[in-house]
Amino acid sequence: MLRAGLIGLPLTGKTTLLRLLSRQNRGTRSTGGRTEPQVGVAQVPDPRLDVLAELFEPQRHVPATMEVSELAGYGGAESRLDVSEFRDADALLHVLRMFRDEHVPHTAGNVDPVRDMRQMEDELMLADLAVSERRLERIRQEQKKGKSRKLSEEARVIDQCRSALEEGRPLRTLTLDAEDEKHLRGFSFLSAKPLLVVLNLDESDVSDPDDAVERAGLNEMLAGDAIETVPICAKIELEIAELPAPDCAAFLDDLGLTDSGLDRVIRASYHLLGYISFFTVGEDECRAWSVPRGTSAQDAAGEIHSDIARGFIRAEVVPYDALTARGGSHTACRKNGEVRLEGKDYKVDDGDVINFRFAV
Ligand SMILES: Nc1nc2c(ncn2[C@@H]2O[C@H](COP(=O)(O)OP(=O)(O)OP(=O)(O)O)[C@@H](O)[C@H]2O)c(=O)[nH]1
Ligand SMILES: [Mg+2]
Repeated sequence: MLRAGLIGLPLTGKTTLLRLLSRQNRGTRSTGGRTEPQVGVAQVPDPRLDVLAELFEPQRHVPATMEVSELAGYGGAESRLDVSEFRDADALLHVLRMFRDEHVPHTAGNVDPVRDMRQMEDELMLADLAVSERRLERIRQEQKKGKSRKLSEEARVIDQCRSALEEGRPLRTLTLDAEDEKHLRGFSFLSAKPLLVVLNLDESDVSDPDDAVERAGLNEMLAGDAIETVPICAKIELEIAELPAPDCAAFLDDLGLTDSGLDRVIRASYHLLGYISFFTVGEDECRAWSVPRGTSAQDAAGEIHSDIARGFIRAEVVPYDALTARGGSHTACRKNGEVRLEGKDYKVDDGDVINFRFAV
């Protein structure tokens, strides 16, 4: 499951976005107040799962999910981000305020997305700088006891990170080879994580979201590989999302929006992280699962249950298109040679419908 951490200055719309994303699941945990973390689970919209559910008529169908948490205790300029809270996050979602509303005070007095974007980037880099300096110091201590090639390699890579940070370059902009990247695993550098910038638009801009980046002068800051941008108006979208489904579609249509903010945020996250979905089907349950592109069949099995990964024998794979073209009949697919038997190293493809054979 994809895990994302919500960051942003106070009163930018983080909780509003969290509520929008986790709306179908009323299970948002909140203890209220700014010092408690809030966790929401968003269902990943995938029309393919609905088609499979129609074919198999299972007792339940379960979409893939994405977990979003708003971090505790971040009160803007005076406090620092707590790195440990982010350790598990696959990506960060930065909610950047574009809406103007005199009833919602801005900590800096006025709305200025470029300034706020820079401030949040600085926060991430400062936190990383502290981590890298601590690690370099520890390496120096260890090297006093005895030098090793591994340690000096690590020191070299971390020093490279530190220089980038000192120059104000987030670590996600660094290109490291695979060997060097290994040294950085385990540090969970914040500025190295893929970043989705959610521009929380003013109500007056909701019908014209695409120019928002340009208008805000954010083009340059939001360029690059590990960064994506989604403009939405969280407040309006939440209001609309709380309407009955037919009204909801009509309202989105009125605003000239082809899909909901939920869809756009999730799609951008998937794209940013290179996630794909595979499916399991049956009479009791049809379910979508999300994994990073390139995941092996055995690791995909582990997403379902560690026992299935451990006792993995093989994966019976049929592409979604083939299975639906034959009305959901595995027998027909098998007759036509469309069901493949794959081993544990097979790289799962988007849309694979998989039956895992395993022994416990
Ligand atoms: N006008 C307008 N108000 C918004 C929008 N999004 C959020 N707000 C309002 O801004 C206020 C703060 O929203 P939250 O979602 O609680 O913001 P937050 O970032 O979680 O705030 P803290 O957790 O307290 O830092 C609320 O009154 C929201 O209704 C928007 O798009 N337009
Ligand atoms: Mg909040």
